[in-house]
Amino acid sequence: MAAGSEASVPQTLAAGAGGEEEGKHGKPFTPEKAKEIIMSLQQPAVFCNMVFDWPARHWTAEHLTEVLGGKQIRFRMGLQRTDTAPQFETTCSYVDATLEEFLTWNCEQSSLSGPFADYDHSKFWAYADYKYFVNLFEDKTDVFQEVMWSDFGFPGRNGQESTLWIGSLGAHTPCHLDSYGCNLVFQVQGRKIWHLFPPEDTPFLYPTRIPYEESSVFSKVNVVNPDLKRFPQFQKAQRHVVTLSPGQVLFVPRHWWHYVESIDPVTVSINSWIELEEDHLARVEEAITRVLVCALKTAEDPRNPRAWLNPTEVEEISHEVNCHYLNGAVSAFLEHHRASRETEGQALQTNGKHRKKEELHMCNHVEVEQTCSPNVNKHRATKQKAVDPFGPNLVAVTLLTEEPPSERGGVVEGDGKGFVDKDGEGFGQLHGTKWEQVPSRGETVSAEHVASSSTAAVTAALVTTDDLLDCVVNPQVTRMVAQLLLQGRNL
Ligand SMILES: O=C(O)CCC(=O)C(=O)O
Repeated sequence: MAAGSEASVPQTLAAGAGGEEEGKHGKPFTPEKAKEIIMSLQQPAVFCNMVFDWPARHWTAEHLTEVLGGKQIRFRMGLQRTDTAPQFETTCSYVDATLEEFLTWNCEQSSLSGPFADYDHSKFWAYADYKYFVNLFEDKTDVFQEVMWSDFGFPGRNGQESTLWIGSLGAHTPCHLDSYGCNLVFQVQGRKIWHLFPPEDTPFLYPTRIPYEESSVFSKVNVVNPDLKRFPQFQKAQRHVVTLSPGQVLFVPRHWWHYVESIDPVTVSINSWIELEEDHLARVEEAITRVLVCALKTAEDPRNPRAWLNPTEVEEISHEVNCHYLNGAVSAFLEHHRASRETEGQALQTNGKHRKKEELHMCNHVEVEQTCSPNVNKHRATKQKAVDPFGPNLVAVTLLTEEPPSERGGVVEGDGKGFVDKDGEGFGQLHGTKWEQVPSRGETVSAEHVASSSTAAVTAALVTTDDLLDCVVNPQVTRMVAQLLLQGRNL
């Protein structure tokens, strides 16, 4: 594929074709090689021919209807229209229904009775999104084994650490980045279009924490129909687009922004967020955000958290509990660095080498960003340079530089839906709870750790409200906040 064009992902390649590292069952990459790619690659890419033997490849919505029996699932209902405001979860309505009722509404294009009766199929989409397997399949844990992330080098990782997404045509997730981990997404049924933007584009995406959801930073821009008068910098963003088809697995690197939309009548996908070293610091940042957002928004309007709190957030939002969480995250961060320092020290001793004492010191708060993270990135970038992993079974998602073709769907990307022309006019149109039930995304700081308010860790608080305020109202920080507040206002 030529660099600079949209990603085109072949769908019918013979298993193993072109793969130098062919693994068991004719897969193009061994688990070790796949993991090496995932841990080093800095751009999104699509793995092909890696999941053809997973039992979960048969998880169509019809199949899941049988597995789930009459279980009630919550569907997010959104409008098919596209205006320039993103459809955040706080602005959607919600329907509790079975998968069977969803399929009936979706197939018959209407429902005269039942939970979807108020939703005209031509005007609405429905999305059972972000459903943790552990909640969906509580009494059928056998199905966890049908998802086998071990093939990507993560032994033991299966449905237990995965989420399921079932949607109708047009169902979408607004543009956001995930604070933790990187992501593997298996497309099971139907196709989804992914619009991705690299982390360095963050200022052009106009990030916001309202609506508030732990671990999701939303963009104020509707990236498929942007208001360029309000968000002029968005024109500088580097849009990468790919259509993910059944059998393919998309790798989304850490902190890549993404907007995702179903472009077939029924879509099913499964994903798993893979924890990374950097998550320890991200958890501290997330906890600080939570304390501040919850405190200020509750002070503003103590009666109506639903206006700013994403419906996926079902955790306690009291200041006390949030401070416990912050302390848990800080302890975990410190503990992790202590442990790495010990390991590093042991490794040096074993090698009989000496190293300056300060080199072994844990990164302090300032150094964290200035030295630690870039080192991790430098390491990753070097690794990426050394190996070019692309080929027919690993297709890079590249920058969209050309006008998108007008036809919707197909193998080649850019279906014309929701892009903007140079004048900014649109043409065409286009997370269970994280702390409590899902250790993988808040692993080191479990809910028990956070919620058991009388534990020793909490009693001996490392960080008090005053400590936090001291940092947040530090003149350097308030200067930056003032600049951000004033930016984009008509002065
Ligand atoms: O499939 C979707 O609608 C969104 C998926 C997503 O945001 C994710 O996997 O991080």
